[in-house]
Amino acid sequence: MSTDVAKFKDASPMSGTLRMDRMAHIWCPGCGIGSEVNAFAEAVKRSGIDPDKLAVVSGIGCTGRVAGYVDFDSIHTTHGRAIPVATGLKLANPNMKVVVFSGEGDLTGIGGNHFIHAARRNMDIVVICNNNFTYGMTGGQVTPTTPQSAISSTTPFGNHEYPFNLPLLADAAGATYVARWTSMHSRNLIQSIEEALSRKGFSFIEVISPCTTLYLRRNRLGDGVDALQFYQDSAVLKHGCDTREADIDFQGKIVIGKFVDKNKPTYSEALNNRCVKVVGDDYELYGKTVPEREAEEKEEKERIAARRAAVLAAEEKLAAKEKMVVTKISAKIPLSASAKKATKKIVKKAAAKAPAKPPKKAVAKVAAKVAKKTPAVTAKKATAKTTAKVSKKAAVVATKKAVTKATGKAVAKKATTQTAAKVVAKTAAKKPAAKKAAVKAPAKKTR
Ligand SMILES: Cc1ncc(C[n+]2csc(CCOP(=O)(O)OP(=O)(O)O)c2C)c(N)n1
Ligand code: SF4
Ligand SMILES: [Mg+2]
Repeated sequence: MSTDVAKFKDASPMSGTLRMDRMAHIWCPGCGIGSEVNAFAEAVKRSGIDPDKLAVVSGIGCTGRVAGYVDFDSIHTTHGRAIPVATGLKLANPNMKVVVFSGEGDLTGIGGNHFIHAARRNMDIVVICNNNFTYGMTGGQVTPTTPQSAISSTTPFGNHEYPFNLPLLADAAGATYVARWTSMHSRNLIQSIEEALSRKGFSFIEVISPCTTLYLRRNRLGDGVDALQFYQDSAVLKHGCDTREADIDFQGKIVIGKFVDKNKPTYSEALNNRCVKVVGDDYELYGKTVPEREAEEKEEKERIAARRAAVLAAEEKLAAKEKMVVTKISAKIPLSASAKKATKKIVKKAAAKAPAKPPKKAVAKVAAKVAKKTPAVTAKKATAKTTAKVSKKAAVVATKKAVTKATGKAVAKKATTQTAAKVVAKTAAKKPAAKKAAVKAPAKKTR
């Protein structure tokens, strides 16, 4: 590795959570797995979990490669066996957070039996399932979630099988936390993983994600960007949705959100409770009594909360610094030629649209009020003044709207200030009563 590349990798915000020495990764352009891993790494950082007490387990497949890229203890195990391996790890190391990160084929095809039983037992693990509707790594075969009519290498005339609705499967089997997102919903995904990491019990997060090379291409659905656009258009946020209503049809609506979040003793807690009932308070699991284990858990929770607070404080500080730099830079950036051209066009349009006459009703109302109270000459003057004011306001509002709509924020900011005055001047020229007002350009900048 050249020194530059090494420096770049060290400076990456992902170093510390991802094994930068293993970059570049194997995933295809536009594949959703990368964004999910990014969300996972971010969630781990924010959760306050000690990275030394975190283990990631994957099965085989493109998603299965995640275990090889994270900078935590990890196991890239055999196809369909991620959940039993994770279960063993959790039972042997009860203080460890164990996360399974695998594909839908791995988890619910060959590994389906392990999946439902871990959910039934409320095993204390987090399962993140990358659902790309296909066996990506092996050439795009049909999986248990491929929607009906979708084409795969094994269903060239369109899938005729009935697909699993994974949130319903997990919920019915006993999972205590069930959520679904798409790889486009990064913020929700980060938050959801963070939440799952901070709770106990079987937490299942499904992430709908594009397999650009096989599923998208075979079904003529465009590239990764088209997939993100599709997710944006077709995702329907429904927290608490009945999981029976979370089916996915080919290119149909995708219900997303947190569907299930309930408390129930985990597998180990249920075992403890049973044994304490039979043996009494002296019962020791992992060589500790129940109060000892509870005290230990409390201490760990406090450590996590402190770490979390420190991470959030550092992030806030960084965000404030970034905001300051951006403000300074944007104040210095002159409008580009294209922005200037765009602004001119907008101004022209806005000027044409801006009412030459102030809204009659508003003026009449004010005039009537003034006339009631003041002698005729004063009323005339006041009416002219009001007319100018209303004219100016309407023109400025119209300009602001048009400019903000057609240009980016930065351009809009500058353009609005500069052009509002011009438009006002133009409007005023059409209405002599407003001339006076037009001399003064609006001093306020708008966003
Ligand atoms: C026991 C066994 N059967 C089959 C395979 C072949 N195999 C490897 S990866 C894979 C597909 C994985 O699909 P999925 O879990 O959906 O992950 P993706 O590649 O789509 O991310 C299959 C069938 C295997 N490695 N081992
Ligand atoms: S084959 Fe599909 S799932 Fe695998 S890396 Fe490429 S796009 Fe992603
Ligand atoms: Mg898959």
